[in-house]
Amino acid sequence: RTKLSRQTERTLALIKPDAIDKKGAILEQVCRSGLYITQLKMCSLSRDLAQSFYAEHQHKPFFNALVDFMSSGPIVAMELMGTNAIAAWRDLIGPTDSAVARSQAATSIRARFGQDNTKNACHGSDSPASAASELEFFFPSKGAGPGNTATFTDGT
Ligand code: RTP
Ligand code: MG
Repeated sequence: RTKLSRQTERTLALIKPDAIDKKGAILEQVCRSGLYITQLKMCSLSRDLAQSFYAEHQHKPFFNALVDFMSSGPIVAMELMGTNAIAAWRDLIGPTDSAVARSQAATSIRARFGQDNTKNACHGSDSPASAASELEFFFPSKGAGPGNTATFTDGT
């Protein structure tokens, strides 16, 4: 990559309910990738919260199944930080459909831990704008306690 396309970014990553028992292996793969885990929490989404998180898909035929799935059990939410973190994390998780991931990206997280097109182990923000709003959704910047002050030598 040219210097111009290198960008330190933050992205929102989720370990979805189907993969919660695989979180150790997934976190190991995150750490090996060189991305930094700068915030992390385990939580659960109500149906209402799952609906608002995935509101962009509200008119898709799979929306109800997606909301049921995402509110079916605990998840792990992470802020990941690193060079081109948004694309790097999506590369690491692989194609949406776990079966496609197994045929096209055998070492990806969805290939290793996903089940199908819906139960696919992980989520990753798809743009700087969605990363910003999804990080605010899981890690609101206003609130009690220490804020996220993780910084790197380049000031990001
Ligand atoms: P994500 O948002 O979770 O990172 O996944 P993605 O960008 O790869 O895929 P997207 O199109 O945004 O879809 C969001 C999630 O909806 C479920 N899904 N089910 N045809 C189906 O049954 C179907 N298509 C999508 C998946 O859980 C997908 O990750
Ligand atoms: Mg998406």
